[in-house]
Order: sequence, then C-alpha cells, then structure tokens
Amino acid sequence: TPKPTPTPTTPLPPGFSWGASTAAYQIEGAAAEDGKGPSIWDTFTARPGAVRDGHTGHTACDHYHRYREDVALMRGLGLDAYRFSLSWPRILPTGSGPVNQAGLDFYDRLVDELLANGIAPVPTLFHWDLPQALEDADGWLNRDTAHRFAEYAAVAADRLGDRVTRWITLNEPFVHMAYGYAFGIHAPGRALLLDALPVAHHQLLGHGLATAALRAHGAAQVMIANNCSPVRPGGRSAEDLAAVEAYDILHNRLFNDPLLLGSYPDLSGYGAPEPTWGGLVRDGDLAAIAAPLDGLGLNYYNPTWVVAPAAPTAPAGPAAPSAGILPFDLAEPGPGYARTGFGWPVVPDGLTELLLQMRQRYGDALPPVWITENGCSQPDRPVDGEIRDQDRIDYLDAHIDAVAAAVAQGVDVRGYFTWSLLDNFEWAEGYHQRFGLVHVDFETQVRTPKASYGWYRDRIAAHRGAR
Ligand code: GBH
Repeated sequence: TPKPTPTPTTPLPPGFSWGASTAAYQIEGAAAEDGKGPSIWDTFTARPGAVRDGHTGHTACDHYHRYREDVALMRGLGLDAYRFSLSWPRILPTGSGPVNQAGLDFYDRLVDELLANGIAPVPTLFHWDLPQALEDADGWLNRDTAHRFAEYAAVAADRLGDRVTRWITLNEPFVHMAYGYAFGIHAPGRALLLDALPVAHHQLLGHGLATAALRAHGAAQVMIANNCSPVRPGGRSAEDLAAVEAYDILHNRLFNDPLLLGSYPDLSGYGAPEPTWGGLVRDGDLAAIAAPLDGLGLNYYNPTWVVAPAAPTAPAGPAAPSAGILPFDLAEPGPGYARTGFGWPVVPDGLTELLLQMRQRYGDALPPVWITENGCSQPDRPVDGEIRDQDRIDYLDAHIDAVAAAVAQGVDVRGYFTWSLLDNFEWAEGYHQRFGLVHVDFETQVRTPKASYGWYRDRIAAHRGAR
C-alpha cells in the first residue's frame, strides 16, 4: 500500500503536544452498567425521531470494555495526550449525592493504562451527558446545576487528581446551549431560542466554580474547550454585517469575553436586557468565571456564514432558527469549498484567522491555546479492505499547517487534538457520520486503522524527528 508522505511545512515548536479526542457518551457504551445512572442522552435517544434511524449510545464503541485495545491504538500513533470525557452520571448516578465507586474505578483503570503507555490523560468533565436527575430539575436552566457541577469536579479530582494534571471543565458550552436548549436538536431537546441564554451563564458559572474546586484539589492546569467559529458575511448589506456582529457575539464572545475579560458583551439586543440579565448574573459570578485559565481549548471545524434574518414568514421549526426572532440566518458558504461528509465546508485558513483574531481580541489575556478538536467526517458506507481516507488526510494536513501559520505569526498554540480517535456515535446523526482515524465496525466492534491513522502517526514522528 502506498504510504502517504508527511509534509512538515512550518515547524511547530519542539514541545508541541499531539493528541486525539473522544467523549464518553460517544464511545463508552455500558450505558446502564456498574451502577451508572441515566443521562439526558440516554433519554433523548429513546425519543422517536430524535436521532437518525433511532441510533443510541447504548453500546457505541464498547470502549468501557475495550479501553486497553484503544489505548494500544493510541500508543501506536505515538500520542502525547488523550482527551476523553468523564460521564457525570457514571460517577454520580443522580448528579449529586452518593458516589458510584464502580464508575470511578473505570476512569482509574483508564488513567493508569494511559500513563503506563506514556500518554497524558486530559479528561473533560462535561461533554453534554448531564445526569437525567438534574435535567428533571431543569438542567442548566437551573443555577443549582452549576453548584452540583463543582461538587462533581471535586469528586473526580479527589480520585484522579494524583495522576491527572490537566483538566478541561466543559466541552463547547455554545453548542450545548444552542443545539440542546435553543434549537432542540440535541439532548435535552428544548427549543427555547433566545430564552436558552441562562444556559450560557449557568454553564460558565459551573466552569468557574469547578475551577476553584479543581484548584483546591491541587490541579496543575485547568482549561475549557470552546467551539469557536470565525463569522463571514453571506451578503453585503448593512443588515448582513449586523448579522455577522450578532452571530459573533452569541457564538464566540458570549463565552470568551467573560472567561478572558471578566465581562459579557453587550447583549441588549439579544434577550439579555441589561448587565445582570434580569438578576440572573449575580455579584461575584463574573469573578468566578474569569478565574485564570492555564489554557484555552479551541474546537474548530469551519467558519460560519450568516446573513440578515429573513422577514418572519416561516414558522419556527426545531432545526431552523426562527426567522424574525434570531438576529441572523445561517447562510451557505461561498462557492468553491470542498465539503466533508457532513457537508461542512473545508476552510483551513479559517483556523489561522480564528487564532489571529483571538490574539488580537484578547491580547495578553489570551492564555496558551490548545486545539482540542479538529477533524473531518465521512458518511457511513460499506468498507472492504483498506480504508483510503485521503480527504481526511488532506483536511488534517491543511489544518495542522494552518495552526503552524498562526504560530509563526505569534500565537502561542501548545497542542493539537484531532477529532476523533475512533468512529463513534455522532449525536443526532447516530453512526452515519464517521470521524475516526480508526474504523469501527459497530456489529463486531472490530477496529481497523484507516490510512489517516498511518499518516497521523508519521506526521507526529516527523515533527519529533525535526526538532
Ligand atoms: C463537536 O461539536 C463535538 O464536541 C463532538 O462531540 C462532535 O462529535 C464533533 O464536534 C463532530 O460533530 O457548517 O454551518 O453546517 C462540533 C459542533 C456544530 C461544529 C456544527 C460544526 C458546522 C455547522 N459543530 N458546525 S455548518
């Protein structure tokens, strides 16, 4: 088989860290084993029509039982670090209260296996699988959830903190708010549009309180993983440019400003009438949220094109932002972009743009950056023999170069984690979109490295050889 030649262009710094990412509900399976409580994704996937073809994460990649094989695959890549998430309801079945030691035991074994293979464990505390019991009390719309999250962080750090030095609190609070609470296309399936805004504040507060709890347990490094997207106009009118501004505020600055600057952007046009959001933002909250971070994780997939909202003719649907209520409409990317299996445009320079924009916006308040997710999906299709995923190789190669371009222009980027190690449960798409370097046959659980696996292994080795 022809072996793709790695092409290290701009050198990345010597200590640059190479990783891969996954998330608990997407890979673990064992959804009801060893005392795990139900999460909102267990509930949501049981709802008819919620996920394509009724797929669920009940078994997923069966990683809960096969983690040793998966760590061996990571070792074969030569990874420095592995980003995974802890299932909150596996550890605290009802979200608070009694600790399920058997659940913690699993992460204990996983962390030991990683360390024995020379791979740094980088757990994320929350990757969208809220304990159902907390959703029954209104989930992230309820301020109490932030306090429960901090307690959970303390439990996890108490057990794993002697070996885990780098923690990530939340994964993509924007996407969880937007898809889970504003549009209803992810769990918990609420379609509140701008009334979902409290979910942003309560997640960020949870991050701040959890950061304090992790620090109290001696955590060396605390980060958060934000999904950020440079915003591009889909038209040229003043209204289109206003929509760009609105989307940038709601997607990017709503989450980055309070973390890095200690204040929210002006949301007066978007459902938060004054600085306290009608009393929701209390004294001390912003100080907690703005506690210093050791790193900012950025998940990048593609830029977002927006235009001014259309006249309010169409009724609001669950997947479509309702015209006339949101201050933007999503638009098609300009022509000429390759698309991933999902249809997302392939725009590597958007990653350079994002990194330079973060540096320009936040200056010295920007901590070192890690790319905590970046990757490309292919639609599910029958495979026979070798999986030549050249489009994934091209995608990863161009995006790693895009990181190097930003580093060359002075942005402090310390590492890159690709999404994902394994094909896995892709949320509302079920198993129909595959992001893995490793193919998973979901009938047999057989793992087969794709061509991109060999390419990434060689890319990492080339970087090490070059230093
Ligand atoms: C991440 O979310 C998640 O953290 C991860 O769990 C998930 O598996 C992975 O990405 C892949 O989906 O081009 O306008 O049609 C990513 C959130 C939202 C990013 C949709 C890309 C493209 C929308 N994504 N967005 S568009």
